[in-house]
Amino acid sequence: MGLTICYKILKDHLVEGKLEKGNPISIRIDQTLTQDATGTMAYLEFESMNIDRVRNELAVSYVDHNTVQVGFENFDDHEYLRTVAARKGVVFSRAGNGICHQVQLERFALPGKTLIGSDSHTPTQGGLGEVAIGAGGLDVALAMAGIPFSIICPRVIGIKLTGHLRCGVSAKDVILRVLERFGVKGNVNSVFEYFGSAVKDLSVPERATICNMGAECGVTFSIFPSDERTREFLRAQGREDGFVAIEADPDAEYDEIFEIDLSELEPLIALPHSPGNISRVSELEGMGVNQVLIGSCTNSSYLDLKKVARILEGKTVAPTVSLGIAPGSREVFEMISQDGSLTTFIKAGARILESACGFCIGNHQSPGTDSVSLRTNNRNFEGRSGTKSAKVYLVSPETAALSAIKGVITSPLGRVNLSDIELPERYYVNDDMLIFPPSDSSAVEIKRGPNIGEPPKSSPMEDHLEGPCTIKLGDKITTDHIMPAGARLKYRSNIPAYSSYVFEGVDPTFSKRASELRDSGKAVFIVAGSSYGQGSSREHAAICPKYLGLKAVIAKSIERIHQANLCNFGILPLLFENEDDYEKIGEGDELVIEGVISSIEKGRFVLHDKSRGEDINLILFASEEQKKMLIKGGRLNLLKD
Ligand code: MIC
Ligand code: SF4
Repeated sequence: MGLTICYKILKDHLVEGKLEKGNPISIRIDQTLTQDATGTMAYLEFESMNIDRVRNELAVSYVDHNTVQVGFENFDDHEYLRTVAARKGVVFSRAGNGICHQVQLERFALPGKTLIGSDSHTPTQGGLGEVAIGAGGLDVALAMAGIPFSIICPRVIGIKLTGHLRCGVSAKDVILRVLERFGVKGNVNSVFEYFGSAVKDLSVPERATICNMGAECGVTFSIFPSDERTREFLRAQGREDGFVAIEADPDAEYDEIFEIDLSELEPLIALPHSPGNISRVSELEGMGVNQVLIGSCTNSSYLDLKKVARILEGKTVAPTVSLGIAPGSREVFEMISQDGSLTTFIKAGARILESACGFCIGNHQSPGTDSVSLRTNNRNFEGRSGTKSAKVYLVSPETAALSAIKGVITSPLGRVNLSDIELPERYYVNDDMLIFPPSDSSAVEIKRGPNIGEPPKSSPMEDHLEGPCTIKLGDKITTDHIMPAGARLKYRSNIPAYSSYVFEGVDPTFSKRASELRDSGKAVFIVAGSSYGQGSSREHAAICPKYLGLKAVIAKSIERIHQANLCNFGILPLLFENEDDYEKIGEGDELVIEGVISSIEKGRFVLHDKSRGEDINLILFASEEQKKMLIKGGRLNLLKD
């Protein structure tokens, strides 16, 4: 049987395990990326491994998330990242150079290679035919040390694209359609592989938009073939020598096929508060809008902004709307300034924002109370914008731009003609904001401000755990719920300070209650519904609760990256054998687990609910390697042996 693209690249990189769906495998990682919000911890962890220089082909450290710099903390973090990069052989992309995924696509991603990044949208690079996977910071640190990365060999969902996009319908609508079909849970250990006659019509930035939001479905990665369109993009970036053609064998079989006829697709919209709540833009037409924000790693390419400029040309933003535009990179910024699009934006009354994550992570541009915000990014979780009562809708740049002028949600279908806008023959390439490490870096001094802490330390797992169900949560708890970003982002390098905000928006008493339990020698337990830990890759969602005494998460299901982070930091990921047992535990119930170590070895646990006199069977969601980490109290402890 022929191979899919996914299996071809995995086969080339296989280090351990059998390439069969469902098997644990480990693969060699060629490239790594980090961003500042997860990067400080990742480099502290890397430093603790006492390795002189990174051992993978290419490691890049970006500063893009936390560039607001209120207080000294952010700048201290940037300085630490700049100097540790120079010392350890990592390329450093300075603040202002752009969003990691956009810059990586422009300057570094290569077809046929493997990449892991400490950011859940790392799969964006699948648009260039790269196997690109989001992971926790510690996994990225280990990949920089040359250690293979473990995944479950995925099932491959083939997404067949046929037909032609109509005027006003774009790549964003394709991925919103995929989200409508697959939702935001239940797609663990799968990948999306795109094929079909319409693939050749999609440029690399459009493919990247589609792969970017595969992350919202929870798939391990998404991938497109590497074809003439890929060569065209690499050539325009002056990187054609990195091109290799990769396509699936004609007789390759997919585990499932989902077909989208692009000719029938219409503009779609994700409703509050999940990227999986999909509706038609036409159904919401006429609804008043207060804010429109265009940018983020999903939709901030030069192509996207050229289309926005065409729609805004000669118009002014509606009086009731605040429009912000954030170009995805300095390259995009420079190109829109040279071709006059920037002038169009300014004339239209747009507020020009920094080339960074900014609004997408709730760093600024929080909407007003109860207001409607239309955005081109990928996540609209409740409160992520910084305003809990705001309603955030996710749309394409075309829908966003047209609605900004009209002041109400407006479908661009048939109302805009952008078909002549094409990829430039040559991008304006300027790598001056990338700092390449010196070949002899032994004398480089690493700067550490007072905000830079230490990687967390932990002791081996206890054999007897006893304590209350400290919080009981519902379904789809995101890592934004667990560890808020936005205004709290500046504490990412300071675990004790950041820990006081765990579950801040869900239950502000949690942190105090948990730390008191920890100090009195009790275990902290979290009970949750399905898809716990979806969204961001932030390992702080494991590290900070661990700091507060968390010993086990007991849930109906746990998402892939978060499960790995829990194991990496010695927290038990436990699943109900019978999902209905979720109902049997109440918040505050006294819970006991005896014989923890032998239960880890067996992979099965019995939880005794003392308050109700019930025994509940649980399954440990961990590989053999992860079981060893859990017994040792975390992966760093295991490495020290
Ligand atoms: C996000 O989009 O949620 C983030 C912020 O980029 C995160 C990373 C982080 O929390 O630092 C992600 O996607 O992994
Ligand atoms: Fe940045 Fe938003 Fe992309 Fe995350 S999703 S990397 S915060 S732009």
